[in-house]
Amino acid sequence: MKKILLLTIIISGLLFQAGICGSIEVTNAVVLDTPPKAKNGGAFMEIKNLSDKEMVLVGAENNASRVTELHTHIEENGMKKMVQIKEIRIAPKSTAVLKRGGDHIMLIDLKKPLKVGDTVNIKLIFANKETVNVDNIKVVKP
Ligand SMILES: [Cu+2]
Repeated sequence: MKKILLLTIIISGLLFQAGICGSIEVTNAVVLDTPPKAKNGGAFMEIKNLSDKEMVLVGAENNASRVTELHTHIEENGMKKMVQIKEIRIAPKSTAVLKRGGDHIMLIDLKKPLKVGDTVNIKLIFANKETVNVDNIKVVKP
């Protein structure tokens, strides 16, 4: 019995290190570097729902800007534009791909411009109150 408990602790420790926390696994997270006077930046990642329930991303926080919003792109009169969205739904056992031209996390009112070599921490907030910290996300060239 004791052995099983210990093994469980070790396994959960390993999972935690791999960035798997509860129902969600985040991979390929990047933040784009911004021009010197930019006020806003974008973050992209793949958010995998490991659980058998729908997970709904309802918000995020970050340490590089004062406001964090969920955004997507829509096409209006042949023009692509960004709009804020309330949530990003992730079906059981599937992955939401946040990418350029699609859904993304918007870092609004940057404390300073982001450049390659910087890192950003983002906390994802889900409707079921679960949160996932995605730390040390690298800032990369667009
Ligand atoms: Cu945006």
